[in-house]
Amino acid sequence: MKDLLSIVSHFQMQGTVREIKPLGSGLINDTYKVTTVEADAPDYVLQRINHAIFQNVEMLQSNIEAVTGHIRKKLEEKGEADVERKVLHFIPTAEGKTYWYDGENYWRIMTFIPRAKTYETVNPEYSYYAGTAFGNFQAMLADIPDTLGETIPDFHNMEFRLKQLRDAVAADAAGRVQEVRYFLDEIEKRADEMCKAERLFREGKLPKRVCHCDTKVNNMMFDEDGTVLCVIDLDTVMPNFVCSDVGDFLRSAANTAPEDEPDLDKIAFRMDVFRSFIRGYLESARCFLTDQEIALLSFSAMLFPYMQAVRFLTDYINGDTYYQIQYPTHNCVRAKAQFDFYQKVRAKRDEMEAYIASLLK
Ligand code: GN1
Ligand code: MG
Repeated sequence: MKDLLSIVSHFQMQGTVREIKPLGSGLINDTYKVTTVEADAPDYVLQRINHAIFQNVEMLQSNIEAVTGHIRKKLEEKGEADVERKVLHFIPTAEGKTYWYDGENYWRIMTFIPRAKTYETVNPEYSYYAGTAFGNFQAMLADIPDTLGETIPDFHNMEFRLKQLRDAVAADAAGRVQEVRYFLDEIEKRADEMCKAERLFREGKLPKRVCHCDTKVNNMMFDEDGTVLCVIDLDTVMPNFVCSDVGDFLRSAANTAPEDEPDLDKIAFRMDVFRSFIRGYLESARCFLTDQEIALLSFSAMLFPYMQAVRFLTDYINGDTYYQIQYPTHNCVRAKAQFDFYQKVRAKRDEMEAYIASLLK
């Protein structure tokens, strides 16, 4: 706490710190809530940026500043109420930067959004709001004047993720390949099919737009009435295929179980959540989506659990160097849970297609 206190002292915050406690369930950055003593001073969120993963912190923060600044401007132009709760607000240091380097780690602070809730799963009603919110988020960013950098190059590139898996298998750094051989074969059988978006992009048939790229359900802040205030965790906002945001949301929100569920019988794909999310998303995003992008929506619901299985398995084979884990086989359990979910989503392909077609009529 003493160290954290000295870190927050570099930012131009209001009020006196009462306590600093861990917050949230992210797998990458370390997050804390900073509570202040005074009733009229806001509380804050302090984060240690995972510098091993986000190697260019300058670019990272400049992306985030561009995005939050642009959204703030849009909300103000629309005369929206309660703007402070609808877009993240980063606190500058005395030098006017939105991060602080203590010689070892990078830190940043944003205002804590009061009375907002996060969830690990959602009901169809909230899922509809989430769909609308992501469509709006993408629509608001459609005319951002800044060119955003790729904070993690090839982040949602399926061909690249498969290459990383194959490289990990070839190196077998942790001696775990033998144990997951059968699983690797299952993954390879689907590999070509799952690289469809990259092929379409190369053929000039699929655009990239500014996307969020980490739309798991716990990255949304809901108001007390269930509507969405804003999306958080903006580290990965970058140009990508729009179907990314749809797929990654459904991966977490439409699964009856957590992403690391060891008991596969508990994993099921919630078509009701899928339907309401897609309905909300198309309401706000249809105006800018191309036919090709719409045609990829159901594919993206399959792609993201598959990609996540590949990423978790790669990390397991590498000896757990990327994701924080709670027990030694955690990444392997996660990978199997995601692959199982992928198969269950895949089984609903026709049903998903039929529903989307019914919305487009
Ligand atoms: C990571 O930071 P967090 O926990 O919201 C990861 C996502 C994965 C997710 C899996 C930068 O997100 O891409 O989908 O874990 N973020 C990064 O839970 O790799
Ligand atoms: Mg998060």
